[in-house]
Amino acid sequence: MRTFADYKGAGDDVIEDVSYYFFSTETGDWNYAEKACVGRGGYLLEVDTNEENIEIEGYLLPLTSAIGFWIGARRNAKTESSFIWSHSGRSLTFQNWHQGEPNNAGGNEDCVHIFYPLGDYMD
Ligand SMILES: [Ca+2]
Repeated sequence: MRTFADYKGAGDDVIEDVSYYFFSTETGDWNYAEKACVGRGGYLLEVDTNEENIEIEGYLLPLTSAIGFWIGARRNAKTESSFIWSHSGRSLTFQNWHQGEPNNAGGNEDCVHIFYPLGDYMD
């Protein structure tokens, strides 16, 4: 899975609500992706609205070789039944699960990726 970082701009104190998205060609597991994003000064993508998800889908479409990108959602270790954004610790206010997801296949799907090209989420 590739990494998908959500960078907050250096000018956040001047320009609020500006995000910079970075699509990495690196592959690795979710923990690797999170570290790679933090190492670049960002964090794994957190999506707040359908409008933002539609914007992300627009960025995914030209990436024809991609199959999915890790995003910042992961299963809440306390409840095991819900998901939170790892960077902010917030609950997911917007969710775009693929049909039948999240299904925790094999009891081993704690992390979430965004599915190319639909912009759907899968655990
Ligand atoms: Ca799944």
